[in-house]
Amino acid sequence: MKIGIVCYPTFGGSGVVATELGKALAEKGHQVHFITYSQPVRLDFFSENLFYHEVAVSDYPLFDYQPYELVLSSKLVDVVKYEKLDLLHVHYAIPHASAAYMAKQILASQGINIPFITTLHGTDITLVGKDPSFEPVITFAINNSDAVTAVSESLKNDTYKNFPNVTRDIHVIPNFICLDEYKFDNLKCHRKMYAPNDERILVHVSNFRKVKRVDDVLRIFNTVRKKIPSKLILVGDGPERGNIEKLCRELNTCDDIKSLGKIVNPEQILAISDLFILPSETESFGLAALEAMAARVPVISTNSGGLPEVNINEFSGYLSNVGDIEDMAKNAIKILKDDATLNAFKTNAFTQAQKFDIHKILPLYENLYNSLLVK
Ligand code: GMT
Repeated sequence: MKIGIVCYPTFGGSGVVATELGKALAEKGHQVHFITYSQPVRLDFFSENLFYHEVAVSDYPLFDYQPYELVLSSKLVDVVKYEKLDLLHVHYAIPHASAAYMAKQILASQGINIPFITTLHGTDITLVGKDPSFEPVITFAINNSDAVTAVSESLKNDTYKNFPNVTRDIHVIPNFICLDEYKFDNLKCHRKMYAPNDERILVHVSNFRKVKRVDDVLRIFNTVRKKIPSKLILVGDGPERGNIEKLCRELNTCDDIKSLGKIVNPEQILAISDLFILPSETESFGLAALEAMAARVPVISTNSGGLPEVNINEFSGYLSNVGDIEDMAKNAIKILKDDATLNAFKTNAFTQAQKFDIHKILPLYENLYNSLLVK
């Protein structure tokens, strides 16, 4: 198959999922064309089956806002026509689904029929997309996609709740993980760099937006370290960074916290960690939690959105209500208190991650693609 993938090329989960999906499809022999405004951060290798087409927006002085959606639609028309694509798969509804719809109509007027699949990822439905100014366009684009997928049951339900005029069937295809990328040697030696006295290592990875409640991570850590010698590693960057630095000084925890900023492949850091903290306000899936579990790291998370579909309470970690930092700290201590308990949770976390192995999830997308092509 010749597949066009549209995504955000940045560190966000939707871009990561789209890129990993494209890489896996290419490895299986499909030809995959990424169409976006810069090279996706995880597109770290090229194969004869992988292609990248840049959407270049011109900087004309008349435009206070660049018309990205229009340029994307034009690029899609061009790539579909000249690369002879079979289908388009767009990740994140805004503005990718409506751009794909526009491209589809233009191509239809030239006698070319191309189906497009929209995958909903989360904030396009639960945060940004909820803004009423987007509602008619998102509803229309979802209803006119040839197929729609959501990354969790929770996100599927949120879509019907937030967009009452959506009438399409939504297929749930969960996010996935490539477990082969989680095999490491020399862990002990790397651990020493962050925990010289064999302290426990807690870790948090996110884009430091308000929705991630990174301040809760610091408060949970502050309680844990009073009971159990520990260190905290923060991976990622974003708008909350300044507030977090301030809070770390207020709590007098800076000496035990290491901020590493954005890291393209955080697997190595996860692999030396003991506990992942994800206290998000909402999370349609929580890919970061799955990545942690693939590295055998149990998860302390909230029970919001799709997190209970990923992190299983009392098995791969614990779930708490949003903002209940006392409960999250108590659960963290339960897991970290002795090696036997920690090792049992580590094994369970990996067992849970195996359910989302890419080899199980990839065929679900391929079947969906095939069902559209036989129509
Ligand atoms: O988490 C973010 O803010 C980034 C966002 C994105 O669109 O890249 O992530 C969303 O999609 C991920 C991949 O499907 C999910 O794992 C995240 O849970 C989801 N984020 C939220 O729902 C807040």
